[in-house]
Amino acid sequence: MIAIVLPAYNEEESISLLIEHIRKIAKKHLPERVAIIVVDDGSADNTIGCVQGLADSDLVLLRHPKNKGLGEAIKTGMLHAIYQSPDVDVVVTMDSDNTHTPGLLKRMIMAVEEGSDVVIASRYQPGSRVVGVSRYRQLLSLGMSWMFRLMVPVPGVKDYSCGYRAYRAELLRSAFQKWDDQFISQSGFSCMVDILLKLNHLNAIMTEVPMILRYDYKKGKSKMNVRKTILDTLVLAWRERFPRFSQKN
Ligand SMILES: Nc1nc2c(ncn2[C@@H]2O[C@H](COP(=O)(O)OP(=O)(O)O)[C@@H](O)[C@H]2O)c(=O)[nH]1
Ligand SMILES: [Mg+2]
Repeated sequence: MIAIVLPAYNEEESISLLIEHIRKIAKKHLPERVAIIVVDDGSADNTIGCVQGLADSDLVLLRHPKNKGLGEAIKTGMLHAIYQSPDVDVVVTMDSDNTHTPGLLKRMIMAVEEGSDVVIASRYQPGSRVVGVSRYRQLLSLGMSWMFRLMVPVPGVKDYSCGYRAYRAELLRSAFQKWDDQFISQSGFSCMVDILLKLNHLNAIMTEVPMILRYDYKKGKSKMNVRKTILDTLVLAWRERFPRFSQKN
């Protein structure tokens, strides 16, 4: 069984389209049972109403009464996926802003079946394309990618921050057993890097598939706080590279 976790914060303009698209792809290409787990993170708009309007047995809506951040939403969704249903084999996370195409799901799930523990939909593989992202954001992402590749390389990974990933569920179960709720210790967008670095310590096999990022489909602005994300991410990289200088006591 495949669980697809959608962290959502004020996504009323995109979430319905995305859920319908996932269902279409699931029906056509994924004969395994697919569960869509939306984690509403205290949205102030009608995200909840949109999800409730599509209610069916494949759809679960989890709610944080207050906004807690992307990391907390992903944690809530992953925990639900791996512990509520013991027959979940693969957990996918993706943005709810309709920029990550569900068309890639089949390939990512196949890659897990072929032996990868983590599969990243990447902006930096031959065949990747990025449409509609400002030069500034592209440069920032590329800079971040190179900083990690040079400072704390994770074998197989070029895209450290993309939120579209497939994880072997067993690996996530081991990670939560080892670190408990500190497996995802970052509440904001830097959680994506946090997760990768932790899973690298479990010797996870990570691979990438090329993604076509349709940022031009995004309605509204990015919710990423760029400065905070860069700072949090740099701290994570520093701690990973120089653990002896980063101990808390
Ligand atoms: N749960 C939760 N999700 C968030 C929050 N901020 C953004 N998101 C979600 O995280 C994903 C990434 O945000 P997005 O605006 O697409 O960032 P971008 O793709 O980097 O521009 C989307 O699915 C958002 O709905 C938040 O505070 N809490
Ligand atoms: Mg996005």
